[in-house]
Amino acid sequence: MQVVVFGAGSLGSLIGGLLADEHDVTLVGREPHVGAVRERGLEITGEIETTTRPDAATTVPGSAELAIVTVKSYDTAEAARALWAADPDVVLSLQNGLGNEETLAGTLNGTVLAGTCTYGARLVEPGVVECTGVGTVTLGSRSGGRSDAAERTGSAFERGGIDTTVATDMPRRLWEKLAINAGINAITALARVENGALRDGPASEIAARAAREVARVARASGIDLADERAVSALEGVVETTAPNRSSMYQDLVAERRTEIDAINGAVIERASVPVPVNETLTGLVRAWERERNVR
Ligand code: KPL
Repeated sequence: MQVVVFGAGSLGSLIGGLLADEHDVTLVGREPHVGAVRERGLEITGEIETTTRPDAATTVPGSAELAIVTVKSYDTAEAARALWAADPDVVLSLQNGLGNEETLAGTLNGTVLAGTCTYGARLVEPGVVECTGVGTVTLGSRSGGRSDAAERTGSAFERGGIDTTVATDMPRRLWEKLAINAGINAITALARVENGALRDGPASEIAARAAREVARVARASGIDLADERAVSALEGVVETTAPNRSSMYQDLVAERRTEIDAINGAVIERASVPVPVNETLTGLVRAWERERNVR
């Protein structure tokens, strides 16, 4: 299958690198990373050790049957415009936050699928990605139900050695993932601690409250997500990613814009019930972004 990974940073490069043994993969990312991959291949270290050679590594996408979008949520509209000429049959969003699939579907003609991914990845240097946790991918129709495009994409991922579930309840799963990110990302970034610091103590209670607020907003939007399920999903990810720095913590250290708008900010936007913890976390991270001029 002809696959374009749009947003070949850490996670995109890892997924694209794993698929490259089986599929014709183009990594689309930034220099100097894509240049290093062109010259020496992509080196994967950590929990998976291999060097793969994607067919191409570039800054502009060519044509594709499947486009996997892994850019930051605030770059989704630009990704959709850049992928327009590639005209992919299927577009899979593996991104944080809510609303990415709608943004992609607003511009692209192909079938847009929703996905979540629990792999951990870190860009060590141009051309080298560390796998900090072997995970799984879950994907399916963005509105729920069966989808032939999702079945085909799931098989392509499985052939590439990625443990993949094709789900018929992606809307609920996206809200569950939102509860996890709303609980972990802003708190670990503001406190500058690894995810495992949320196992117990006061920070773990704040994280659980943020996740419960997300579950309440989800239910008010017609999604069946119980408080207990949101909190136990959060606790599970805190445990499995304990040594990792969340993506928002990495963004703060690198003085980059964060995904606060698509995570805790998206909860506030959709809330018809009070969400004071999400409001506080959003306010603090936005204040940091304004102060650093990255908003
Ligand atoms: O998705 C993540 C992120 O860091 O953005 C989690 C699940 C919190 C893992 O760190």
